[in-house]
Amino acid sequence: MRRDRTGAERLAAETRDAARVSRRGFLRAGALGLIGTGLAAAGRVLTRGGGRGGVPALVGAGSASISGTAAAAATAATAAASGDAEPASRRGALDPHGFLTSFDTGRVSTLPDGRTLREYEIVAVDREIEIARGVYYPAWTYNGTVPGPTLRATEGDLLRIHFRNEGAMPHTVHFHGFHPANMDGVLEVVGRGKEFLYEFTAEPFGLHLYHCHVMPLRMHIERGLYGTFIVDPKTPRPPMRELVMVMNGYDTDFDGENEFYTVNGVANCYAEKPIRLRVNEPVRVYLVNVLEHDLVNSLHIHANFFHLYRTGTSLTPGDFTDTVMLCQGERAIVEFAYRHPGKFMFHAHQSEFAELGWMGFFEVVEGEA
Ligand SMILES: [Cu+2]
Repeated sequence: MRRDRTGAERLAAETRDAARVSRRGFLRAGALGLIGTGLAAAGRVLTRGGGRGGVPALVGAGSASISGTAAAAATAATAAASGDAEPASRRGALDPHGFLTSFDTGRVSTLPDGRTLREYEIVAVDREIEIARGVYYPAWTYNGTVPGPTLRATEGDLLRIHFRNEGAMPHTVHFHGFHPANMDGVLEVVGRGKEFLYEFTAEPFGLHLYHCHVMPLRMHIERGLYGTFIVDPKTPRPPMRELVMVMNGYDTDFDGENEFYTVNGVANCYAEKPIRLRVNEPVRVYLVNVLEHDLVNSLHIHANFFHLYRTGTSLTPGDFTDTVMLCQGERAIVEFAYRHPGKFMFHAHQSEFAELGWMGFFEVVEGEA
């Protein structure tokens, strides 16, 4: 979404665009549904990609590419620019379905004073990832995925995060939560091939995040260096089916606005393959917004309402609603259950985001999910 236009200018432009497309065209686009949104987004990459005088010079960066000849050419160009061939392991598909329920609870041991110690390994790696069908993006990642792994601990645990930077650019890991100044991941920049050990106590309980904090911050976050950090209360929340949803976007032609919007890294992934739930199954979603370039993001679920725990720092819900809006860096726990079987849509309630990939379905079934 453009920031440099006023609301009135934007409305005028949209009105002009709408006037060029017939009502039948709109209806047809709607009927095409999922495939339509994917193609429309891909089309935007192609048309916008050639529209500027060149991509900003970034180390190891090419613009995002479409599969087939264009993809091969773009990858070759990237490899040529960085002076080496792209290793096969540095290009690949994400697994947004597996990501939903993947929690890294670390390597656990007990300290002499009885506290739990959790140790995690995080490696910054540059990798081309498939962010929509056939669309590859030169990401900067934690452990090879966007978002990075979901780190999980219990309030009061001592955490040691072993960070190694194998990327081309300097990076850090900045955690939200309480910690000493020298563990903040801002001033202690970790160069290529270097390591850093972050050590702090997991507190307060709640839903937090981590991300790179090297300048220009916008670039380091937009490229994919972020993840979810869950601190469970000492008395656990009631057991439920738990899902992690990280809302992000991709500026595939590096012009300062997003071409794709996703939850968990891949546009339309839960529209193409819905998330299966059971009727009356209690569900807890850890929802994090890391979207760059746009001021807000949101989640709306259809035919249902959820209990909302902003930042997850209270065990008492603050709202009962069907839509939550989050600024960049904000997060919320939402809890709900579906009364009726069937397919129910969930999406950003910014229509543009939904049309550009941030839309999915819950498929609610009787009996076993
Ligand atoms: Cu960085």
